[in-house]
Formats: sequence, C-alpha cells, structure tokens
Amino acid sequence: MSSLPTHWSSGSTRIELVQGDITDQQVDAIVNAANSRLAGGGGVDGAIHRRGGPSIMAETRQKYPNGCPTGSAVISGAGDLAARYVIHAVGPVWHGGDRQEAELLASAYRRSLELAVQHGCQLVAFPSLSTGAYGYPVEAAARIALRTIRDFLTEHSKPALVRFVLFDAKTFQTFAEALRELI
Ligand code: AR6
Repeated sequence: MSSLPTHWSSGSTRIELVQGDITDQQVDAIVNAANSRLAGGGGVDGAIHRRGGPSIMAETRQKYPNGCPTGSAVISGAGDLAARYVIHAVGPVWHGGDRQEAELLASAYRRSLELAVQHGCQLVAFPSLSTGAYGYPVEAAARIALRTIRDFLTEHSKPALVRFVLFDAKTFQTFAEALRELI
C-alpha cells in the first residue's frame, strides 16, 4: 500500500489523500456530506454539527430554508470548527447507477469547488461524498471525485489544495488506487 500515490499536483494546485476525521482539519473550508433538507444526520454531517456547534444549523436554516438540491452545495460559517466555512454538498443516493448518480456526484464536487473559489478558499477538505449512508460504491465514487477535482483544478488553477480526508483504511486505499489510475 505504501507504493500507492497519496498526492497529485499540477502547477500551483494539489490534491492530497489522508486518512482521518475531517472535523480535525485546519483549512479554509470543510465540505459536509449533507442531505437535501440540510437537516443534519449521521456520518460526516453528524460529526460536523456536533463539533461545530449549533450556529451552523441556525445559519443554514435561515439562509437556505428550502434546503439544497441533490448535486449542488451551499455555504455557511464553520462555528467552532478550525475552518472559515462549511460547504454543505448534497451527493446522490445510490439507486443502482441509472438515475444520473454519476453526473449528480460530479456536480456536487464541482459546485463545492465553485463556492470555495468564490469565497477565496485556498485549502479545502472533502470527505468521500455519498459513499456512507447513501451507498455509492466507493471505487466508482473515488474515480468520479478525483477526476472531477483534477479537471477543475487544471481548468481554474485554484483552490491551491484539495485534501480528501478519508475516514477508514479501505476508503483511503480505494482513493489511492483511483488516484494511481488517474496519474
Ligand atoms: N470524517 C471524515 N469522513 C467521515 C467522517 C468524519 N468524521 N465520518 C464518516 N465519514 P456519510 P453520505 C465517512 O454517511 O454517504 C448523513 O446522515 C464515511 O465513512 O457521512 O453522503 C447526512 O445527513 C464515508 O466514507 O455521507 C445524509 O443524510 C463518507 O464519510 C447522509 O448521511 C461519507 O459517509 C449522507 O450520506
């Protein structure tokens, strides 16, 4: 496993893979794996709201009372987290692959990066969207995540760093294998 790549870079931009808890990250923006009602939940979402405190939910309720469509993202402050922003991205629920899951997943990543750039974020941490409660197969999701982010960074030359913070060893390894295919 040590021979698998854990980073990719091009010009002044870089993708990194690390294993860990995303709520420990000190970055400009932490991306949340949210649901379309922005109602909170388990997984990354639960951890972010627990650690970030109630101001995050108070702000999203006020600013986005209709929630956020699948495949898109919205931004809020980060409460007590060591970040300036939380970007709430809504990935698709996996239904077998014929309900535009791939397009929706790519679009959730792209929209998150657009928001990050609009808000001047240079360091952005992502979890693996949709591969927990939403059941998206990790291998396919990792390929989409990395390709979408590489293409965005190549096109826009920012943000400077996208760090995937992968919770478990299996997801980390699957992302590293997908990164090897990409480079
Ligand atoms: N840091 C990094 N990754 C984590 C953490 C953490 N603290 N906790 C879990 N993961 P999930 P989804 C991993 O379920 O599939 C929620 O209830 C997890 O192991 O968080 O997009 C929301 O409210 C997995 O690899 O997100 C939605 O209703 C990945 O993060 C729904 O779940 C994503 O798992 C969203 O489901």
